[in-house]
Amino acid sequence: MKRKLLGLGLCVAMVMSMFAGCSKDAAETSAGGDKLVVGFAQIGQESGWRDAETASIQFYAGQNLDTIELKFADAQQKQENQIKAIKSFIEMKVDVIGLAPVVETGWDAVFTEAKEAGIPIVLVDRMADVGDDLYSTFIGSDFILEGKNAADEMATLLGGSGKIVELEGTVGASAANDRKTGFDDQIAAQYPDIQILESQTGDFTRSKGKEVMESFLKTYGDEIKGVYAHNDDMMLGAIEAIKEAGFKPGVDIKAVSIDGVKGIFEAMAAGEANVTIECNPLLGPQFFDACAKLKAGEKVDKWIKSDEGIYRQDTAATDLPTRKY
Ligand code: GYE
Repeated sequence: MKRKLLGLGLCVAMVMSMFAGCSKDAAETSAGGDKLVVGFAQIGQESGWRDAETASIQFYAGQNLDTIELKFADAQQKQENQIKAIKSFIEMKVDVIGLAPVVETGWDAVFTEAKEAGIPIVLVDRMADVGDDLYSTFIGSDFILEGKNAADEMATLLGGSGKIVELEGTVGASAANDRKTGFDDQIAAQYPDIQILESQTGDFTRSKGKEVMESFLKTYGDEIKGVYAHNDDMMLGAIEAIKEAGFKPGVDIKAVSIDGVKGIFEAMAAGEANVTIECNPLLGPQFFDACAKLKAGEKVDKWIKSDEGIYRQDTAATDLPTRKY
């Protein structure tokens, strides 16, 4: 049932996009100006982080209706839906296409179509494994560095030794691939007494994070001294599993994750999580700024990097009211 509704949601989103597309010329003439028409192919709604990013993009467009026309498609975590959305944006002759690629590979053909149509592609928050000539810029974080920072934090919490488990993001996503590489490489290089017992995907969702943590706890029980999750939502699920198994999250099992959503600050303030490595989802302003420059034929940096911090349990209660997502 839920599936069907979600499917319907996508169709509605796509149909709305088409209508918006048909009205492009009318919008231009009636506004008497040259609106920036942008198509954005979002991944889905898998995490609080994703919702915050979507809100940032939609809010910015909503605040600038006189200059921006946004066509938004939600792909429900499926690459094929993102490809369909991009193709429809090309047909609508949008000025710029924004994409948060659910996985890294498999984009060459459709990006080439956009290039041939003269439409620049802006990659938002996740990378795609394509040649430099197929996209204009990547706006997002250094995931390798996030993973490396997470490893250092885990090592400090464990005093340099202990057994841990890892909850990976969506299989094939750049955010998952690189957060794993950054973390695992740093552990292997710097902390020989920390052992990763097992690493499995929790698909960036709270429910999967919980499910996978339950199975880790069944297999390894009190051997587990720490959990590293590629995002906070999976950690929030893991915390539930840890409590249900009779352990104290943040104490018996140290918890380090990535994103910086409000929920993890609440968990840290309650002593149930230890560290979050921030990853900024509020990319709307930077995204539209890059789109406007590209439309005007101006150059933009190939990588527009986000400015981010590391947040720990001791300041979580005071940090919480300042958090924007
Ligand atoms: O960390 C995670 C989300 O691509 C950086 O995707 C993003 C990641 C984010 O679902 O929560």
